[in-house]
Amino acid sequence: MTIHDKLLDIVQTRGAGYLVLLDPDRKSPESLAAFAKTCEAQGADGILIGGSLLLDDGFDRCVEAVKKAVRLPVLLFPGNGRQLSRHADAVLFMSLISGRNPHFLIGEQVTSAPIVRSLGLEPVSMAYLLVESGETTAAEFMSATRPLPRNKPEIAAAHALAAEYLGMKLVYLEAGSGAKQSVPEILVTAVARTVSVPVIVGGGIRTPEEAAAKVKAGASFVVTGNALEQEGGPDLVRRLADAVHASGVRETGIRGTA
Ligand code: 1GP
Repeated sequence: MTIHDKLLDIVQTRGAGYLVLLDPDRKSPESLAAFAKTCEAQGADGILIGGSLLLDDGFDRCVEAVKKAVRLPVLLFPGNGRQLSRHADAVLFMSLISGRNPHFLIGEQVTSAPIVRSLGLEPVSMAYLLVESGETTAAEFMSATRPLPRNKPEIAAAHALAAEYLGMKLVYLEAGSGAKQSVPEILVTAVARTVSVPVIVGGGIRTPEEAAAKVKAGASFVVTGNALEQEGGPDLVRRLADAVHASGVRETGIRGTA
């Protein structure tokens, strides 16, 4: 089964999936691996690894340690083409389609594609849409792009539809890591109703209630990173996972009750 199939299977069987983002910067491989193990034990469905900017060279060692520690899918979520590792299961091969910076629309992808192939990584094509969140985020600054207006859901929906027509398999709605305001539910709903591919929502989600609201609005996956780094213990991971799973619509069409 490919990782893309596994993601679709999670949506079908669990209603929605909960993904934990690990930022490998300035962390030991051992501590990341231990945390990934905790996330697995507490109900997370997958691990993402990456960041807008890395300040040390430990990326590959971190991915290797995490992959060895868990059976969950480990997906690279690269801020640029240097965040690649043969130890992951797949790479979210993305284009920043909310922006008009050719470097992040196609430039990084051209230089990365041969490396992805030589590493034997499964590429899962993904549209990456930055959404305004109240202040400049690292992703916005590093990509030198303007995010989508948060009060114009139809603009986000048109971008997502274009992505689906271009063959992209996932749509990521991103408020930015540590965002003050997460992606508004009205925008999530507009996008989820427009496309048939899974919608992932991340950035600034800190509580189980917020995670549940994104799923109820139509998200197939919720991602959290910062909240767990700042205040997270096993208990918060469990509550976030439970909230996501309880709010999704399973294949039977029955909302979860967990
Ligand atoms: C960032 O969407 C992810 O790319 C997760 O954001 O760190 O704010 O949870 P947080």
